[in-house]
Amino acid sequence: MGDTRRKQDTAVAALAGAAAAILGAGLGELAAALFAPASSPFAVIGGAIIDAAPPWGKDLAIALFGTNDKIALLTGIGIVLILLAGLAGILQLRKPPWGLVILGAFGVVGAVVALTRSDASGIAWLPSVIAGAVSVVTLHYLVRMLRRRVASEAGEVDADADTRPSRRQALAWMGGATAVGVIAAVAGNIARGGARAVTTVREALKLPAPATTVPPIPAGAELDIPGISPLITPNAEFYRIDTALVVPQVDPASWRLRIHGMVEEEVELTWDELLALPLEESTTTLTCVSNNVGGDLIGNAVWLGCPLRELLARARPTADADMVLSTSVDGFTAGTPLEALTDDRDAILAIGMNGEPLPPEHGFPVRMVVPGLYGYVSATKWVVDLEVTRFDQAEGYWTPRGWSALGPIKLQSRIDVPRSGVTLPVGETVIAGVAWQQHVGVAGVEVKIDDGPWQQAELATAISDDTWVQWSIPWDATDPGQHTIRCRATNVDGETQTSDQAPPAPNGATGWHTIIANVS
Ligand SMILES: Nc1nc2c(c(=O)[nH]1)N[C@H]1C(S)=C(S)[C@@H](COP(=O)(O)O)O[C@H]1N2
Ligand SMILES: [Mo]
Repeated sequence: MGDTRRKQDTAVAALAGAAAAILGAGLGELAAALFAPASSPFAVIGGAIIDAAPPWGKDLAIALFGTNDKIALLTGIGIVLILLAGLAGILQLRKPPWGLVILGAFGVVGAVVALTRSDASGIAWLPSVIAGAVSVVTLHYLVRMLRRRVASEAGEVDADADTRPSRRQALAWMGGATAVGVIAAVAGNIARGGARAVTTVREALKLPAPATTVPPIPAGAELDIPGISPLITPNAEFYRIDTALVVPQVDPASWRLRIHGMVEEEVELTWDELLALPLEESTTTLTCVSNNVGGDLIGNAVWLGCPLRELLARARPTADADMVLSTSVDGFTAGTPLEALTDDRDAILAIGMNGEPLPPEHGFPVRMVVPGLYGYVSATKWVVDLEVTRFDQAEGYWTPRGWSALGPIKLQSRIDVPRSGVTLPVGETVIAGVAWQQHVGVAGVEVKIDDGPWQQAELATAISDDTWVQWSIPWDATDPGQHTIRCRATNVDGETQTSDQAPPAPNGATGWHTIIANVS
């Protein structure tokens, strides 16, 4: 009897810990939304975990959760927090004040981490301190309520019967605390997402007309095959990869780009100055180095922006410089060969994507786009700083984390239709997909079915060497059963995709995309 009661008390104390943490965390999120949007306790802890993750961590997260990796991380942090808070509740009942010490320590750790984040404001500590303080006070009162009840049931305290809270009453308080915490967190996120000033500014923006427009898409570039990747990827379907748990909010009115370092003349550019420059449209396919063979971390868009070549020419890099370290407002950096930004390719400071201002998650208001290089060494979103430097003096975010300093895009091809694993009826069908090696160009794609010969696919017209190209080949699927289909591309230099399978780290996956199709 006493033993069951003890167990029940332990369980209720654990719930008290969880309820206290949820109330604290919820109010912390709300405080962040109102006073320090970049410093949500969850986001700063998550950001620190991302930055500290080992080289394989990013790949594993993407492999397990795809572009939902951020939601997975936040959910994981939430679960760990609730479990630890449950323990704190039990400790507070059995060994006070250790439960309070643990929850308080969470608040302090959150505050310290928040202050070390590169986009921290002066009051970055506030949300975590609020979260910690609220959860400490809440746990103190909840456990005191419980302990009074525990003691009075044991007859140790001759308390007035009216002031003895029942377990039901204690649980009601915990439920209330949890509900308020959840509501505060939801309200905070709505406040941050919906009524964001920057979202409003973006929606009201009208992009200037380009001085140079892209020619219309060449006839025959877009194949009419259901299931093939559209030649231009709609913004809403464009893959998103970055280390930002909360999309940075950058107001164009206060945006500045500083070009400095090994230059004859420092340059500072405002949003209005950027818009007044002659802007050019260009179509460039972006690819992530983490893309697995056959993966979907690739997209093609019409970008609008100013050639970086011209901005750098104003700054006049010194002869010994060989790298530009671009920095995002949230501290992410990329190291790009100076040459890729000064040669004749369409390396731009982009403000528009497919006819709209950049979507917030794709770098609003300004990002870099550089044909031929993986995103991690070139495509800095929310960019605010360009430091002209040297590869032997500086390194981008991913380099010390196990990725190559240089990231030229490797030759690849992908089968879009049929989808791997589908069952097709016997008869004529089509195999089709895309191939790319930006800034080099694709000359051909071949397809191999089972042990048959490599057959030349028909290559659609490419928009340019900087974009992916569609391909297709008819297939008369006469033999019922399982079939293995592979593809490989050859680039304009005559090099054919290697069959050697390499993982994404350190500089891009290789191997032939292989799918299985069932015919019956
Ligand atoms: N600020 C910032 N910019 C960034 C990154 C990042 O983590 N932070 N990731 C880069 C990587 S790895 C890629 S592949 C591209 C992806 O751009 P997208 O999300 O617009 O597709 O952005 C690049 N720019
Ligand atoms: Mo990437």
